[in-house]
Amino acid sequence: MLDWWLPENVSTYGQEIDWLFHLIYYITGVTFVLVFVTMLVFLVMYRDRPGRQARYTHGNTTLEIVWTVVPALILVILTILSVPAWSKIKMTMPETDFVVQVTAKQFNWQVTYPGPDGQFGTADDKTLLDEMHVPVNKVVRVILKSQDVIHSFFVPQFRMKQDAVPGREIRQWFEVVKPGRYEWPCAELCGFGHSGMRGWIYVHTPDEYGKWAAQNLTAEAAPAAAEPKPEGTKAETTKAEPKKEGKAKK
Ligand SMILES: [Cu+2]
Repeated sequence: MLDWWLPENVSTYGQEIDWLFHLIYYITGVTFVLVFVTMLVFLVMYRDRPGRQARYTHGNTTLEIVWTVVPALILVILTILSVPAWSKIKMTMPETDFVVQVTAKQFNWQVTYPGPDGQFGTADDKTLLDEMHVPVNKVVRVILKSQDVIHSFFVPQFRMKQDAVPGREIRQWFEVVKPGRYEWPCAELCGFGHSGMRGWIYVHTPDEYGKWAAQNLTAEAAPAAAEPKPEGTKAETTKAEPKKEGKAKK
């Protein structure tokens, strides 16, 4: 019912987040209305009138127990209801061969691909600034790090939000079901340039992704520092390199 209000969900686990969000929204919404209506009614009922005396009251024990126990119960029930989503999204890591490393810093997202050897920390790693490219319908594992302060990886359409904490490597995952270009802001006030800290995540069809990866992640697409390999068709890929969207860093 509130779907018009949230950004479009394109994540495999978004439904579970949205359902909880709506439930909590309705509970707090109803509580808000009840509290405000009661307050307004009491404001009118007990307004000052000529000859009216203030009455001292010790309160009502039953009422106090009820309004303490009911919210406590609601919180416990909400906790229990969110266990399935929490364990699916945060406690389990689906199998995948697609891993990227994201290192946040003031004020950029540095996205590192392991390169053809599949290993991080080797010479063929590719690092892009403020952009990530992934295929659609594929589990993407993100190894999230921070170089300086706390940042927060947030993609509203993916229903994914996770802090990047200095000194820690946090593993997260997402799987997107719709190709597109999604805004990727930092959701943790991280300093003066925080408001400008954002990137884009490009979700491609498998074909498109394959093309992009061939142009940007292969050894031939290595940044200028790497030795050029002008041979046959590979030379074309090298030539095409400056046009690529990725601002490849060394
Ligand atoms: Cu930040």
